[in-house]
Parts: sequence; structure tokens; C-alpha cells
Amino acid sequence: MFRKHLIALALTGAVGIAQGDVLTFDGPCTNGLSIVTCSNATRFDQSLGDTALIDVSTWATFTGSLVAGATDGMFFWDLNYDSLTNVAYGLNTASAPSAVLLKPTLSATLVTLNSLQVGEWNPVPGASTSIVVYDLANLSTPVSSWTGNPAPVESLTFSGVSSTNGLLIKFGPDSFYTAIDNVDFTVTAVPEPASMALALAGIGVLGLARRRQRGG
Ligand SMILES: [Ca+2]
Ligand SMILES: [Ca+2]
Repeated sequence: MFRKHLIALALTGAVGIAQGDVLTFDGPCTNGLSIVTCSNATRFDQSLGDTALIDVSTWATFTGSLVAGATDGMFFWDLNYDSLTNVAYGLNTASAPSAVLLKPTLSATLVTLNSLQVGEWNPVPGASTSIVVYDLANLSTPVSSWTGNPAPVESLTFSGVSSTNGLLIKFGPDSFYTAIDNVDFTVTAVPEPASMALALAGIGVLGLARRRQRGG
């Protein structure tokens, strides 16, 4: 019984932790210099959604640089994007859609996109947009792509959209009359060969110790 528990502990240590999170876009917001209370049309601060395991960045207009500054963030809006509340939107420009980057802060850490929602600005119905997801290691071939009219609320679910490099979610060209919310993702520590070997070696040593105890 005791030994079984130790093996479970050793394996848990090797596989590591999985942390789920949802970007609900409630804030924090910034005026470019300091954190401010989010109100309509203020930008999200680049600390939005950050944890020890993930660095989240947003761009209202993504022009290709993967380094987002304080004045690049997507905008906050509270109501009227269908039934969503507190959403992220950008601009309506074909040359520069909005973007959200989910980038693991540690090596051997996997980020998996589970789902997100897209809403349409109710006062101006009929908007169409795209959600295109890339592995950060390959920005020329999407790993997932959706185009359509989100009304009333489009709930996109993803399968197998994972990367240790990071995931870039491009949203547009119309990210003004449509907005995103509830970006659901999971961050998982990938077992490294070295730590797995250590764990297995630990189990082996335990077994040997038990056998010696029995023998002596
Ligand atoms: Ca929200
Ligand atoms: Ca960040």
C-alpha cells in the first residue's frame, strides 16, 4: 500500500501540473502609462491573463510583431455583442486583424486551446469575420480556421490545437463589429525525458530497497 502511494507521487511529479484558465476579458485595462478601470473603448493591459505558466498578449491591430506594447492591446466593451459581457475587440481593417497570443513561459510546457466565443455587435447586424489559429513555430499554415457570421453567439471548440511554442489566434478582418470572449485554454507541463527517467529510477530504487528489506 505504502509503495503504491509513493509510485503515484513519483509519477505525478514527472507528469506535472495542468492548469486550466479562461480569458473573460474583465481587465485589467491601461491608458498606456498605468492601470485604469476598464470602461468602453479602453485597452486591455498586457498583464491580462498572465500567470506563472502563460504570457498572454493582445493586439487591436496585429501587424506581425510578436512583441505587444502597452498601446497595442485589444479594446474592452461591456455589452451589446450578442449576449456576451465584457469582450475584446479591435478594428475593422483587412490589413491588420486583432490577435491574442498564448505563450508558455517555461520550456516543455504545452498550451492547448479548448474553446472561445465570438459575438456580433447587435446595433449593426450582419458582420462576418474569421478566427484563425497558428502554432507560433509556423505562422504560414493555420492549425484551425473558422469564418462566418457569429450571431447570436458562435461557440467554437477546438480539438488537438496544442503547442509548446505558443498559439497565435488571429481575429478579423472585422474585429470591430464582432468581438471575442471566454478564450478557454489549458497549460500542461510536458514530462521531460530526464525527469521521467529520474522518476522511474526512483521507483526502481524503492523496489530494490523493499526487496533488500525482505531479504534482510
Ligand atoms: Ca467576458
Ligand atoms: Ca502578457
